Amino acid sequence: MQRTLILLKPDAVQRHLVGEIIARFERKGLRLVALKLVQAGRALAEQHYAVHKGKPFYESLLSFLTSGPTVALVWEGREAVAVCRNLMGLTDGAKSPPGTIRGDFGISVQNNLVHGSDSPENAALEIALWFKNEELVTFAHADATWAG
Ligand code: D4T
Repeated sequence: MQRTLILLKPDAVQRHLVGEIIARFERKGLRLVALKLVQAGRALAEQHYAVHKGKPFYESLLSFLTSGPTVALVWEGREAVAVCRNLMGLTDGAKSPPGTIRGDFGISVQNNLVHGSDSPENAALEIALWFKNEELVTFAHADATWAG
């Protein structure tokens, strides 16, 4: 079963949108594997966004991710990476369609509320970056045969 890392970035926490956003992933039928509130430091932010090092928005992005607490989650389910990316919408909130998280709650590119892994391979790397193995919990929902 596929897993993915989701971050509710500091703007989601500051704007009181944590419950609203988690509900969307939960109602979709994904299984929660891990959840915690993290104050990311520079080293964690650098590792998480290593792929963007050298880009014009890199420093600003690191400042943003370290500006306040982030909620980190791992979700599991069939096609979890794509399912979560579809729920999130496009990078730019202004271009993201209504019904998506970014389309419903933002118009910014940088302050776009959520991060989701973009491939199963990156999901594995990102989950290992944000969580210890013992923080990942495996269980079965009672209605798994209906919603799974
Ligand atoms: P993340 O990685 O946060 O899930 O976002 P996306 O996958 O949708 O977008 P991305 O990797 O291209 O960008 C990562 C992060 O950088 C911010 N950003 C992006 C920015 O501030 N200015 C920019 O010009 C771009 C392209 C937004 C998300």
